[in-house]
Amino acid sequence: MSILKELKTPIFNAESIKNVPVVEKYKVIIKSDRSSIIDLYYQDFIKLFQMKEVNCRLTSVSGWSVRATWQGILWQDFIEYIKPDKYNYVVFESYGGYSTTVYREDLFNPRIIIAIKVNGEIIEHAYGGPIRMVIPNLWGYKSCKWLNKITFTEEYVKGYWETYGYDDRGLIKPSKILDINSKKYINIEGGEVLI
Ligand SMILES: Nc1nc2c(c(=O)[nH]1)N[C@H]1C(S)=C(S)[C@@H](COP(=O)(O)O)O[C@H]1N2
Ligand SMILES: [Mo]
Repeated sequence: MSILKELKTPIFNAESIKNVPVVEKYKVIIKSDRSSIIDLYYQDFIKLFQMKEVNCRLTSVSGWSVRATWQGILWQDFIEYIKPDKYNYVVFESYGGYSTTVYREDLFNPRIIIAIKVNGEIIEHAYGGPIRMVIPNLWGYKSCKWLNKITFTEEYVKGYWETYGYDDRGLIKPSKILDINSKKYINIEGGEVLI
């Protein structure tokens, strides 16, 4: 069982996704505004990249934060491999139709990861497995679960929560949140939660 499940981390599923393809058929489409770049299957991620890990927090605007160690492909390693052309934003889309757009300037945090495992365990379906994003410096709605498409774009396109009025950039704001690990309320200052 993953640490997320053990800690009873809340599960968000705006699109009520029922299932995703089996790992053998699971792919992530990578494209730019004008052209497709490459389709990477689950196995390609394992073969092409060195698995690395980051310990960081996923923090939801709904008032909670969880610390875990995620294994997968660092966003910076991924970018080095893909070498996308000029872009200002990256759109992340899930198998269920959820989407969210991230500003290029917010994608330089070294702890951003395309996650395949958490604390060495596979990520359960409910928590976005087999592949999900973790962007610790932004509110959780920017960390797309069941990742299916990554688009490098020049124009901002609103994603699922952004069309409901959630902030386009998604920077974490000062607030009081429940720390899922310690079960205590903590005051956060804004920006990536480092406590
Ligand atoms: N595909 C998809 N990704 C998603 C969501 C969603 O509803 N669908 N919810 C987001 C929100 S609001 C948060 S806080 C995190 C929560 O991750 P968790 O459900 O694994 O706790 O996932 C984000 N990624
Ligand atoms: Mo959230």
